[in-house]
Amino acid sequence: MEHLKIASDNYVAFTFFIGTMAMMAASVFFFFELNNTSPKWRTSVLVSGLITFIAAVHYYYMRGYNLETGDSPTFFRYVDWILTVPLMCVEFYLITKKAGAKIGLLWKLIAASLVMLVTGYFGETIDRGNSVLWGVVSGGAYFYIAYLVWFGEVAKLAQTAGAQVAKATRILGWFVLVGWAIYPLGYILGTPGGLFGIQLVSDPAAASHAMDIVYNIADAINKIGFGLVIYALSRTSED
Ligand SMILES: *C/C=C(C)/C=C/C=C(C)/C=C/C1=C(C)CCCC1(C)C
Repeated sequence: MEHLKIASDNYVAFTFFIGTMAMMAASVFFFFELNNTSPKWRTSVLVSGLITFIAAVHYYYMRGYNLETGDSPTFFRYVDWILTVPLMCVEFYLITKKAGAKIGLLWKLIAASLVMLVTGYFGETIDRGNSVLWGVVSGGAYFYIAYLVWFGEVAKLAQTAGAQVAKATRILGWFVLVGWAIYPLGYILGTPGGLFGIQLVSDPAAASHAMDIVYNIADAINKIGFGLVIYALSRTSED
């Protein structure tokens, strides 16, 4: 049996390891805090915990996969996203529901996130030759979500849902606009010719390492940060 250990200069394996710990710790925090969360916000905080818990299980697997093979765990990365990004859409729906959000809004957000992720997966795996095209389609769906949160239905409902919900929605909007924009950067770094034919990292192994590090950092910021915004909302809301 070979003993696999993380070399001190293996930053990819290290960020998978730290990512696993961070997601586990965040999940424990959200779940344990449920007991002293008001019933009105309990489902939202529960969903925050589900997001980091699903990620923790995937990170545990991806960490082992990457350590044993040295490869990028692309398939399970996308399985993770396909489960957790729609749950982030559920968060937007839950916090605007009292202001009258309809189930149709939730489906719009989920549909856009599925288009964004499925097209991204095609570009990264089965049709890399057209990675730019898939990236552009995926980016379109991404901008639609950002539009809904900043100017569309989510923004409008949040304005009538009280000052605290409006504020939280604005912060979550920044996560979508800035935090989520880190992902296309990882895609461009890791996919051959990803930036309209321009190769940022020419060595394929180095390119996929850069991509994994960028994705791992983005996941920690977005999944845990998103959950903490919801948690803060559950503590400050006056109504
Ligand atoms: C917890 C996981 C999250 C929040 C994942 C978000 C992923 C994205 C916003 C991915 C977006 C992409 C594009 C906008 C274009 C290139 C392909 C993707 C899928 C990396």
